[in-house]
Amino acid sequence: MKIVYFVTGNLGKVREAKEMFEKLGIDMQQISYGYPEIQSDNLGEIAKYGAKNAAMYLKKPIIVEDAGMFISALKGFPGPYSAFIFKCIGNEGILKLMRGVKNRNAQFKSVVGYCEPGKEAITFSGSVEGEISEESRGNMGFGYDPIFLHQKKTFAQMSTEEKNKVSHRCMALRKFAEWFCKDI
Ligand code: ITT
Repeated sequence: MKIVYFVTGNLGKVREAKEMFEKLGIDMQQISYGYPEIQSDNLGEIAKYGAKNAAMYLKKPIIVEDAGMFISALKGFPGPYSAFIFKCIGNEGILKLMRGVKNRNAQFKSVVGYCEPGKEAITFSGSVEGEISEESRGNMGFGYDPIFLHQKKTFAQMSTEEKNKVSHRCMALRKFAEWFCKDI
């Protein structure tokens, strides 16, 4: 069985990745190591730098994943700063910013970075379209899930399995898994 080491401190990401990798027969182990994240508008660059650094430090082939929510009416905010903005203003803060705004389109993007020690990182990306809801709904998932509507349900109203059928993260992880298993 192939093993993947997922370097992340986010247990929501771990739950989703485990559900998906298990179905594909890949053993996934979490490593909680706070790798450095560069400041950039580009999730791919953040994931590449993080993956290279984590592989070098941990001396293992690893994946990292960088994700963000991009709101059209706010010119892509909070985007690559999603984790920081979530900690500062949370979902209530985003709903306040969006009060009275008609265009509620938003997108989640994910980039998975894979790296082996001493090599260059490779990236795989995924995205999903949705809308910012008028109020918070559901209690599953994590982060912005309660305010991200996808086909009438927020991500927080979906089980991990349901979210994994459509999410940005699952799309990126699946592309990685196909590539990772191609020689088996
Ligand atoms: P690691 O870097 O340790 O993996 P993190 O939470 O800091 O964990 P990111 O830097 O990728 O991860 O931050 C992205 C933030 O965007 C995350 O903390 C959530 O607030 C939000 N986010 C990303 N994907 C999400 C999802 O599927 N559902 C809800 N919120 C999400």
